[in-house]
Amino acid sequence: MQSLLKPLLGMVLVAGVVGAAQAQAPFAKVEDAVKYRKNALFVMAQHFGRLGPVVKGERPYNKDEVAKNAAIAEQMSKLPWDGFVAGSDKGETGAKPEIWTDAAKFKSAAEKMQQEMSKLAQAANGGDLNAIKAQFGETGKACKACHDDFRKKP
Ligand code: ASC
Repeated sequence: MQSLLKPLLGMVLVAGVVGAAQAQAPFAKVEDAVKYRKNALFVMAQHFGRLGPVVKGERPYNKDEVAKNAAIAEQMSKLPWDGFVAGSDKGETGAKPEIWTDAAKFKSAAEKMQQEMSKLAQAANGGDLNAIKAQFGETGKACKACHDDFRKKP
């Protein structure tokens, strides 16, 4: 029994170490982390984008609709960042290596966007269309700034 237990224990330990290296907490695998951040950004862009025609005057202003879209965009803005796990600059991603080599700058750009998105949700709750317009512009600038530095050109 003793002679069988030792190699078994060794195998379990090795499996544990290998598993830990592949898992990218809180994700099961790197591909899941990439999907997660892309999908969160996609949903955010959908709801942020729905405000575009309203602030441009192409669609009538409806306070509840704008507040709902802005609130969803704000919630989504908090999610993508966990997905930028180490080693996830490969494959189906437009993420630039600078996200990891200039991590402090990326973090500050990500935080700036979240702050602007929160201000947008606040303005949307306030119901002043001019304030919403102005903050929509500021938020878009924060999206663009991060893309300019950290997203590969299509
Ligand atoms: C959007 C969207 C972006 C940003 C960016 C702002 O609606 O999908 O990525 O705004 O274009 O400059």
